[in-house]
Amino acid sequence: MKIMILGGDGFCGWPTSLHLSAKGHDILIVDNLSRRAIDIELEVESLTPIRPLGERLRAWKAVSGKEIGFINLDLALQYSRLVSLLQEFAPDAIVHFAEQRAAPYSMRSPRAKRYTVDNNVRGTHNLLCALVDASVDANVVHLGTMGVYGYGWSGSAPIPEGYLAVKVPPPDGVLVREILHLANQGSVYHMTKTLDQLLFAFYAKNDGVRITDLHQGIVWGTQTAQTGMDERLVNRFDYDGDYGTVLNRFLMQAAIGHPLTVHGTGGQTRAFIHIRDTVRCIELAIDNPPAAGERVSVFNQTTEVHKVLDLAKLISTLTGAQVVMLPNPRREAAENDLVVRNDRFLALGLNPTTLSEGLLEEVRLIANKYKDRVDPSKIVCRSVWRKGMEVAPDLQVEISPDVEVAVDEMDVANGIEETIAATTVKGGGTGRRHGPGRP
Ligand code: NAD
Ligand code: USQ
Repeated sequence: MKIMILGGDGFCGWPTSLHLSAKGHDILIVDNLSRRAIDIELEVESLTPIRPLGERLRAWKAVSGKEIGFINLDLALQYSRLVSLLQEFAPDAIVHFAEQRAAPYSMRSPRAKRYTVDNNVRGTHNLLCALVDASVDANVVHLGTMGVYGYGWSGSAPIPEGYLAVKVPPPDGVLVREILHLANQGSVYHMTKTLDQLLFAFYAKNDGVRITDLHQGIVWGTQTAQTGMDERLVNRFDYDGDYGTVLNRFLMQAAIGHPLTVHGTGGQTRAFIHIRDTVRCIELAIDNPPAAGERVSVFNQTTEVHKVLDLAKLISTLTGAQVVMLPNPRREAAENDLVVRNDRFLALGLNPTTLSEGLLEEVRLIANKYKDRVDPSKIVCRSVWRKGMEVAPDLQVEISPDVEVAVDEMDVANGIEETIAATTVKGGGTGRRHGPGRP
């Protein structure tokens, strides 16, 4: 297939491009390199030394013999070029990763809020409009987020894959309808993903555009089979307070002897997926598109559910790191239930990478290896959800020179088994429920 990867230089897009290229597809990356520009704005770099995109592509050719194309284009601003590109390349499938994806960054200033909405919503609408304009019938696979459903709204009821069955009371009885699950967004970033959903629903209905929306959980891990083949192919690893996500941050913090930064009570429960499963899910979605005229096909792209404090305790047990409870810079529930249906990918043959398989490798091969690149002043989260909210001071100003995280494989296996036993609910998807009476 000819596949266009929008946002193919990013954390999920780069390994996906390599995975699909390795499978023999003809890949064209479209990216405006805005994520690299934001690193400069925030004065922080990926923990892993990512190479310029040109060098990455030359290294891939040297290692695999396969060529990947690249076009530097802004999806939100360069509409006419996008239409021409779609006509020239005539993709069979398009994977759309090209959005500003950090919730804290989207809340840090009025400028960042407006940029996130303008970039994400305009970009998605430009893509849909351009496909119709160019008469290109490509299968679109978009990366959405579990955050469109919100956290805690449905209590212990499993979150369905996209659509919710509801009873509507007309005067003469009851109608049963399946509607798009209501939006319950927790940040400006998450709001843009809920707006994307409405754009997709309209273009699927009106123009027969074939669309799959993947509501992905928090991605952890770094390397895939392809990015691990050569140092120059290494994937990005964000650790800073805006872009770093919780599990990867805890691993990096343990490696440099920094306390693990739990927000509030740590009772926030979230869904997770390893980057190796992300690339596999996208391949499965490309191979299983909806038919033209069908409603948007929605998958919950997540494999495990964990409470933030449990993850911190697990990593503390494995590495000896301290855990600190910091003021929460976000407005989020102190605790929430989360049970997620993920039957569709499992039915298509997804075989998830669990914490027990990936965690050890992540600590050894990434966090320990690159810890000297950490700037400790970038670790504490400082973007607040409302003006005046309290933030923690820096907890550490230098990397402790003597920290060598020694992880014992038996401890890893036992610790992870216990965490998984506490957080996996059999038969109702993957999830975590609180006992009765808890908020
Ligand atoms: P990322 O920021 O690393 O990558 C996004 C890429 O898109 C970057 O290379 C950036 O330069 C590019 N881009 C952004 N705006 C663009 C524009 N207007 N035109 C062209 N290129 C543009 O993000 P990621 O972590 O790889 O996430 C990819 C997608 O997956 C995002 O849409 C995100 O919302 C979603 N997602 C990510 C996670 C996660 O944990 N990383 C979880 C769930 C969903
Ligand atoms: N958290 C801490 N300590 C930290 C960092 C985070 O306790 O040092 C907490 C946060 O307060 C939050 C939870 O961990 O409760 C998750 O935060 P995160 O930054 O790991 O994830 P989030 O902001 O939700 O965003 C990430 C990606 C986003 C994606 C989303 C999927 O950046 O692109 O859409 O995960 S989901 O969370 O399922 O909506």
